Amino acid sequence: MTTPVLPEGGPTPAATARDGDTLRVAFVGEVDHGKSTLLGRLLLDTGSVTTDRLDVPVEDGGLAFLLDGLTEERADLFTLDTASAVLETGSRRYVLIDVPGHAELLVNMATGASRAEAAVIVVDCRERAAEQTRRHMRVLAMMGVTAVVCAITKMDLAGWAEAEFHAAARQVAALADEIGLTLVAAVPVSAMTGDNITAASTRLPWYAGRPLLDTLADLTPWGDGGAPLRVEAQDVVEGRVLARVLSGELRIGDRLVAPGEDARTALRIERFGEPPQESATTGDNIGLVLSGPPCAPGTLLAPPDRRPLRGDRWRVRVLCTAEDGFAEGARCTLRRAGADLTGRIARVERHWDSARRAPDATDRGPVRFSEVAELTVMLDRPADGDDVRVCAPLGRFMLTDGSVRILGLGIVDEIAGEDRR
Ligand SMILES: Nc1nc2c(ncn2[C@@H]2O[C@H](COP(=O)(O)OP(=O)(O)O)[C@@H](O)[C@H]2O)c(=O)[nH]1
Ligand SMILES: [Mg+2]
Repeated sequence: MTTPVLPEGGPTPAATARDGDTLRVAFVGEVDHGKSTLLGRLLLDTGSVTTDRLDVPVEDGGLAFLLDGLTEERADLFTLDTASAVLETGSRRYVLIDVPGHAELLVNMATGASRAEAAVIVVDCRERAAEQTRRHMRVLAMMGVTAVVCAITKMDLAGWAEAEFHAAARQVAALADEIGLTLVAAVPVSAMTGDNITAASTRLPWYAGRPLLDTLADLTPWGDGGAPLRVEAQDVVEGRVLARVLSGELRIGDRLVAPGEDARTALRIERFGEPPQESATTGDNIGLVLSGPPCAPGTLLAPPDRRPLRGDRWRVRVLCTAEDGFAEGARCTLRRAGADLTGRIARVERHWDSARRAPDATDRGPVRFSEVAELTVMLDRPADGDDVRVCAPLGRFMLTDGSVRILGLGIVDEIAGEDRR
């Protein structure tokens, strides 16, 4: 395994990749439980890809390699670690993200999860969920991905037995409950035969629910949970601010403030190649004409009555993805949508195995690979941010050592200290 480094040009801003009605769904679970095969089946049966793309026949397990083949053709930096494919149904577009299950691939898993807004937990009906699934579920919960569907798969190998399905589904439901995930549905499927994936199956007459694809429609991204308006100014061109709506909805006439500046009014909202818009929503990239003085690239704009928190003492949780870990006292950078915040790991409060619950005891020793750590980071200067539960896109970040080495993926729990609002 190699220590991950940032791709040139910076990381994918955590979880800001949503545009309009696109939902990014990570497929997680134990290795060999059938994630890749299920993904391949979804693509095939929705007509997203055709059978001539299969190098190996379906009956010989070829579906598991379908996505690998598609991904290799792309030069996109961000698909190198984690394979993904696009599926369109009705009004929604899904980006399906294949997440490897090995412990050593936790890095990829976390990167995939950090870009995902929802997840499908894939469980072999005969084997049930084990260590990896638990780990993946905890990482999802930590990254603010709370809506999940569980696919209980390989039902063909269990003689389509109702009892097998219920036993596995009950186990996952209990886990989800414990970890704090919302299990939207548990669906019995066979990815190999294609049963109950895009259409109801006659081999599962006892199952009263909907096929897997239909249940994905119930997955709501975190952005819809009443998150406050957050707009990131990225550049200014000819009086227009090129901006991204990180969360919430922006309307013409809305008042927006930046730290230490007077409020501005949104006068005009434009989208490339379209007439002026009345509003823009989470994930939209827009051209924005504002009243008042120009605003600097990197500025975070928010409504005057729902401003982000501000301070230099940040309480965060980080999933360590650096092979040789990190320790208290180290310099660090929090890279997140729109900003690189530099500082120091002032204190390791405690850390623990990511498959387990947080312990009560403090443990300030070095943080190891794949552990979750609670840290206090002292920033060099106060910065704006949000608690991940208030605004997931702004509450998630990538932790680096200040150069290109990634230490982990994190979320903001609390912002205090100097300049507190
Ligand atoms: N019989 C049967 N085999 C399956 C099913 N889904 C996956 N498999 C097989 O299980 C093995 C692991 O599948 P794969 O998709 O690679 O698992 P992953 O490691 O979770 O991505 C492969 O040999 C698949 O052909 C299924 O629904 N029924
Ligand atoms: Mg796989």
